Amino acid sequence: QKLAVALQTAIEQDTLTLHYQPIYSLATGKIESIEALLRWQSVEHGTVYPLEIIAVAEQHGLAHRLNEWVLHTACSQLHFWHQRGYKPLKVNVNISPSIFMDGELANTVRRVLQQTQLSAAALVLEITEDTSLWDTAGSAETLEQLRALGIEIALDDFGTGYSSFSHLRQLPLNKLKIDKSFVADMVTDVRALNLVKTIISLAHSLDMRVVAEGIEDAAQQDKLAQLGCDLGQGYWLARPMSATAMSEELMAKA
Ligand code: G
Ligand code: G
Ligand code: MN
Ligand code: NA
Repeated sequence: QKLAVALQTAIEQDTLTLHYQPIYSLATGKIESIEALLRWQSVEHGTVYPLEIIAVAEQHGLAHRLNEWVLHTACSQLHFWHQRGYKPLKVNVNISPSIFMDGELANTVRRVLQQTQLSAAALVLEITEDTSLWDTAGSAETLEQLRALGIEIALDDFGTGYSSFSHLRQLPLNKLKIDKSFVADMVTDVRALNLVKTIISLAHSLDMRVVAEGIEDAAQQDKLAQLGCDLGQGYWLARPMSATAMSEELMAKA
């Protein structure tokens, strides 16, 4: 309860922050996009982790405001970077299943793009393979509405959830993000490696691009590049960082 009050205040007073982790083209080494990750250093509660922030928000009716704060902050930061000349950089924003399911998301996204003047093509929404996602016919419709705005959709943590081939066939997705557990094991476990290869070829055969997350060493990066994985993200390449640190990284690398 106290945490919920503090969170509401933090949203209103803009004292939450986003950190940014670059997503690189594995072929060119250039930054193609940046994933926005929620951070909260509360004066009374110390560091509160994103999964807890989201849980508190959902339990106390703050999920919408939190989602809109994240979208607005990420999109206006990206618009600022675009104005600095870092085009065509994109931003990835995580969307929790409850927000994805409730039918308001396309309206919120449209409003935020208008307010922040960010071009729709620069926004990528990451959704997870939560079971509830697949239970309604509304999912495909929501995705169609979002795609009609001109934004992209990525399926996050792919391989750990519940999506089937039929979902991949029917849903309008632009990207698959290979879950970091496969990446972690691919150099030592041939079965993990073969799954990674299969996910890459599956995605490409459906005209989707593939992002590997959780790249933690050079061997993983090299192997993924060799397998034709399009994009990569992970501590080996860059850790999530503040907007200021990200600006410096962009100056050096974009
Ligand atoms: O940044 P970190 O690795 O600690 O994130 C932990 C989890 O929280 C990840 O599953 C990530 O997707 C999720 N997460 C981080 N930021 C956000 C956000 O702004 N919205 C939602 N829904 N999830 C987020
Ligand atoms: O669920 P999602 O994929 O959005 O989670 C992203 C989370 O992964 C973030 O919390 C981020 O801090 C974390 N992360 C980013 N790179 C790495 C990495 O190389 N290794 C590990 N273990 N976590 C990572
Ligand atoms: Mn993500
Ligand atoms: Na992920």
